[in-house]
Amino acid sequence: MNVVKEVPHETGNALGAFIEEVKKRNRHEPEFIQAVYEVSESIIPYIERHPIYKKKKILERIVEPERVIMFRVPWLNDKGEIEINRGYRIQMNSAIGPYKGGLRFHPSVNLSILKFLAFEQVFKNSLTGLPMGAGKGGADFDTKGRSDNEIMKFCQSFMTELYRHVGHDLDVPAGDIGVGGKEIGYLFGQYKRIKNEFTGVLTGKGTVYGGSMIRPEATGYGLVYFASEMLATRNDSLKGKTVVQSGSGNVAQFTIEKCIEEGAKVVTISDSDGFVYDPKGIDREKLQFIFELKNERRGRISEYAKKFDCEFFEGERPWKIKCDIAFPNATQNELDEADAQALINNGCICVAEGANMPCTTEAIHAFEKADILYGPGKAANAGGVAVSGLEMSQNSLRYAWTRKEVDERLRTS
Ligand code: NDP
Ligand code: 2IT
Repeated sequence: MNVVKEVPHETGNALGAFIEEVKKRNRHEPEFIQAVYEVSESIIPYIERHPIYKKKKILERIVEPERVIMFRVPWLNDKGEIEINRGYRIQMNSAIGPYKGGLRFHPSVNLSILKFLAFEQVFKNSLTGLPMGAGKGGADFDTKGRSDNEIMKFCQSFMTELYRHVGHDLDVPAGDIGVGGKEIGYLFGQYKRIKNEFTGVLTGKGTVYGGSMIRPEATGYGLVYFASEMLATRNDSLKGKTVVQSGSGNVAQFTIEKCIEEGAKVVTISDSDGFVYDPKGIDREKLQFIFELKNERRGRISEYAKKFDCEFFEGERPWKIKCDIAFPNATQNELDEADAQALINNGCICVAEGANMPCTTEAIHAFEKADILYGPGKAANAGGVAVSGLEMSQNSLRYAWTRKEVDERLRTS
């Protein structure tokens, strides 16, 4: 799914003029323009009231990356053939700290997608209150169907170029779609080998070599903590609620784990092939199956439907299933206006984004109009990068905090 959305057309106002300029300078980058539109829509009225920001061209500066790096990634597959991918690192903004943000390995990766992600990261990272600038990177490499050996070869070649652009005080990448603990391990090993130094150049590392407790769990746990706080503003909680969520990767898995702990029932799980509806809810035993299926065997989510005798909806998204709370946890533009209307009509009271920009602009407007709770990804999924920031602190201290200490910081941040 690589849905491209046109932003609404505005004329005759400051927002319209600004977006036209951004479109002119960034032709063929629809996701980036969408992300800029959504931020501009809410901050241009403020800038109009405070001419200092206009005079200093803050918005014009913030939409231009400080640096864009694109590079060739040649590597040898298991058949001995040469494959070529394209690697990227967008160093978006270093105003408040070293560039910080994930790496995405997915065939859909292109400049537009990485620039939108790097742009969102600027606001997300500053919201954590930690001294982190913003970046994003990755490659159009498909990890699906690849052996461990192929993934290692690819990561080593990718880092053979990336190493000269990153560093613990310069730019600190982490994981995102297609990049988990295993890939971070291969990338870290290659960096260490080339530079001959052991520093916290990546976050999401294994705990035996400098990783933080709770980093794998942080985005999903943080999302559920954030949703709990949203519900508390309406004197409500997660207990007894029915949850619909998408994806079955890192964010989805730990969202489900925390929902179970909080007494909510998660009834859907998906991947790019479709979704499974489990009306009885995903319990700890079923979650264990998902961990093994997705993290060890790298299988398809339809296997869950077979194993636990549930319905699998091929090629569909889960938003038509009745729920109280929805967590889009897979990818950008996976929830459109019609999906938003279906959720609202079915009585959904809260939507919080685990993924980056999963709801289209029209879907967000529909949630706002219906006055249901809506948590944008820049805030709702910031737990992941917040714990990455804590991993950087621990690496600088050459010290490791306990699971309880990190979780407490995540919960209260
Ligand atoms: P994973 O690679 O672990 O999982 C991604 C999940 O989303 C998989 O189930 C995958 O299905 C599905 N998916 C990916 N691309 C598509 C697509 N184009 N269409 C349909 N389904 C798709 O990634 P994460 O869980 O880490 O990331 C999920 C989202 O959360 C992303 O938007 C990411 O940017 C965001 N995020 C991640 C953070 C982190 O710390 N990891 C932090 C903050 C946000 P399949 O296996 O079939 O591809
Ligand atoms: O989108 C994100 O915030 C991430 N993929 C995590 C970034 C990080 O540096 O931990």
